[in-house]
Amino acid sequence: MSRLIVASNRTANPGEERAGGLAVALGDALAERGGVWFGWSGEIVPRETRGIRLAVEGNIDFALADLTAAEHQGYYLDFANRALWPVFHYRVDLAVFDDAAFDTYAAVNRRFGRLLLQLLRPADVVWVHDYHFLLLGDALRDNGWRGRIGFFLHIPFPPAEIFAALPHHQRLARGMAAFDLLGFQTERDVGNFTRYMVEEHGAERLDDGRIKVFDHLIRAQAFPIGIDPDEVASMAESEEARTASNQLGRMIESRSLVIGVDRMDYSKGLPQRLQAFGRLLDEDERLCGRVNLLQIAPPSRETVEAYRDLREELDRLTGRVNGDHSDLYWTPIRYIARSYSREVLAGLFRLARVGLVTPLHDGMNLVAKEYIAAQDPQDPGVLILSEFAGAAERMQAAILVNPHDVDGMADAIRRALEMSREERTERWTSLMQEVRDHDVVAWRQNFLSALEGMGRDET
Ligand code: ADQ
Repeated sequence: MSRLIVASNRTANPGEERAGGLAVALGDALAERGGVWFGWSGEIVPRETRGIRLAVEGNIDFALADLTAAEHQGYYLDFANRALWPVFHYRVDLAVFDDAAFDTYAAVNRRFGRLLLQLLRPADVVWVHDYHFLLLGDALRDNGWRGRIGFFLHIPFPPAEIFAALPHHQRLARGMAAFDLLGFQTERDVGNFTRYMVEEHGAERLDDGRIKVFDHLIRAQAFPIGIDPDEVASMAESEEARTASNQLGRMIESRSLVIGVDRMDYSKGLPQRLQAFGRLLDEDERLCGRVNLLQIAPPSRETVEAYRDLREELDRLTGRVNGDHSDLYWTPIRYIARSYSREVLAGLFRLARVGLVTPLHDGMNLVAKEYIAAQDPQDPGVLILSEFAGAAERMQAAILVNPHDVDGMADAIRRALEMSREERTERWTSLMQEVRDHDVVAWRQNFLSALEGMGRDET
């Protein structure tokens, strides 16, 4: 079996606990077959960079490179976070375009490409992750790498018209065509990418599903990412989970718990979610004192203005709903801006009668899958899921909502709270089957076997 080389902006640094599904999935793949995990060390150095630092953990060789302060600003904060992230999440209005930032992004991709090349042996399989490294394949090819390169995009690929709003879209598209296999979360993303390549660059679709563009033959395919459902189910029954859920359970007494867990990000639809919960209480007096919303959302990327605005908006909305509806013994929204261990989250998911996962756009959304996997099969809760989360493409047994429709979401919460155990069980059984069918092992195995089954077929 050929050696696997994974490149991602952040790695699970050696010695650190791997938080989140992705780090665990990639770590497992590398541990299984041996290989290299290449990426940013997380360190920012004032000027000169030190090249690559190597560390070994079991079967995995970590190869880590620092960023200079200027690179961190231009590549990571300005271009990846302020241009690519909003545009890929359909928010051209929030994007900031800056040529200098793009130049730094391209330069970091080139520099990282050269560093990575030093580590490669001819039979290696290279798997690049996410929007930070759209030009990394191109950088490897420019330096003479002829082996296979796969790429997986964790966030959505927007419709052609939106992607084309990026002033550097042509350069990015050319870069993406340097990968042999491009993996996306959903069929919708594959369709968006293919249509963009056809309309903007005259790509030709071949009978075998490949695309001919910029003189390359590439394949674009959906590989929905998943979780390890058994691990989440056992975490939900762990001591830590039980302690958290018992303590919270005592506080909320017999009230129903509605839960949201997200990174604080404008793509997650948090204001609309709080408004929907407020609307529910405004309209239905009977529910006052009988239901609690727990929203856990630790801040991310706070240095970017849009995130500061979001934080203020959430504080204001929580204050409004709590001010209008609280009484001496009950506060409707508990909003917590910090993160918790995966065990505690699993315990809270299991306690919650309703899981609210309502992003405006999301590549997949693993919280939706974790919520399902954490449920008690005898008495499961109800998942309310945005139709614009990648997860919705296959999790059709959830209550699907339009996250912009505040009234519709308020109705969905009411319906979920009133749903019979029979209907809850029926929906959960179907959703759990889907979570099992597309778990994280299937994701990486399907991707890697598709990549390894491809020849290097440049025309
Ligand atoms: P994210 O946008 O980070 O991931 P998501 O898929 O929900 O979104 O994954 C977040 C992970 O972090 C989950 O495992 C979750 O449990 C955990 N998490 C979230 N909030 C937390 C909190 N408050 N405390 C502790 N842990 C928390 C990107 C894309 C997604 C895609 C994933 C994987 O944006 O669409 O599903 O990558 O490809």
